[in-house]
Amino acid sequence: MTKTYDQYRESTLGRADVEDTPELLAYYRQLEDLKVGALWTVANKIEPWQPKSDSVPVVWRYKDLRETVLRSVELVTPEKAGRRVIYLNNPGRTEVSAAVGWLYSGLQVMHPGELASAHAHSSSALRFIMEGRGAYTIVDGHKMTLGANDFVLTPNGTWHEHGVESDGLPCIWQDGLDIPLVNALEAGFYAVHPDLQQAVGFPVDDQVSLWGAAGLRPQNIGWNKPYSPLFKYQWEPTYEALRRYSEAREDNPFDGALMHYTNPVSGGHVMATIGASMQLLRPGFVGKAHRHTGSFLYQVAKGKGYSIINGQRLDWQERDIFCVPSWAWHEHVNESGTDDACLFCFSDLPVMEKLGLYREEALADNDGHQPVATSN
Ligand code: GTQ
Repeated sequence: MTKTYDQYRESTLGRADVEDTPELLAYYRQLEDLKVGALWTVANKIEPWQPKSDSVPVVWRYKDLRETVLRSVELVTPEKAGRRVIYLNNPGRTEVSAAVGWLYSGLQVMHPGELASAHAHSSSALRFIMEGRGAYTIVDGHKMTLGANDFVLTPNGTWHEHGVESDGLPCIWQDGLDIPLVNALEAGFYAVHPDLQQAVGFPVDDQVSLWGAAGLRPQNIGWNKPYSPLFKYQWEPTYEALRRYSEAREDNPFDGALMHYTNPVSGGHVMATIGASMQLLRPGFVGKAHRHTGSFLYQVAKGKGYSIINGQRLDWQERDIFCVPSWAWHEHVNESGTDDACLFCFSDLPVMEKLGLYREEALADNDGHQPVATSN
């Protein structure tokens, strides 16, 4: 087995350990004037032994948020607001408006007959539908109808807009975007569609008709874009696939039965910078603790339980959202003895993998479980 990073020496040996002297302090000021600096004054900070996330574990409970989110409908119109969204503001990441790490997320609310104007941006986006009826998203002329627990992509560069049919019900969905990452990379562009609304150019839900049959690929229809052509992943087949998987194999000790939403052409992640998964925790499942790089945002699609994240217990139920910051220990528990629990999750895993930065380790001590310091 390879040594874990914890097993390497963490000491001042081989690390910057220079004490300030009047002479050095004067020297540092001189360097500052020249717009340079001495590496040894920052080295331990910029090269920590292990990832040190500024994000804190948070659970956003739907019962606390729902009424307040709905109130925004009385206060602003989608036309004025651009998009009527209440975003998740991680206390450690307020400067970049991130929910965790370099990921943004928010709850968007729309009433029947409302729509937001078509736009495109460098950020990749996704939505996970929480409640309502009649919601739709149009991506590059492909219109998709949306129901609870459906997962929709609006990949970077695509024209997209959202609305709710006039005979529908008020809808709330979770948006997930890599806005903070794209901003950190200083690569963000934004455009409003010249006609404000785009024409629907294909039969409704056509991308699902073409690409949504498991194990089958349409002849004569090519796809060479760097994201999945299957823009919508519906709840029913996802849940069915998870149930079958959990019947066919034993649980993974950390995640139960977890499946990644995939690009049917490549078998890889759905988008270049954001990946997503759904996992099923069978009744009574008690997961072990592990940690890995990457930032993860979960929404409880079904069931009730809790997760322990860096020693903090966060209880959750359907529609609650919680985050696991990079390199944070985490373990999940389904508290029900009779019903399974399902966790939707999106993350920057594709970025970690592509850049060769993905690392993972299991908690070795205490039978693989964290001591619980606090509950929330
Ligand atoms: O609809 O693409 O919540 O651009 C924030 C920024 C949603 C969107 C958000 C966005 C979108």
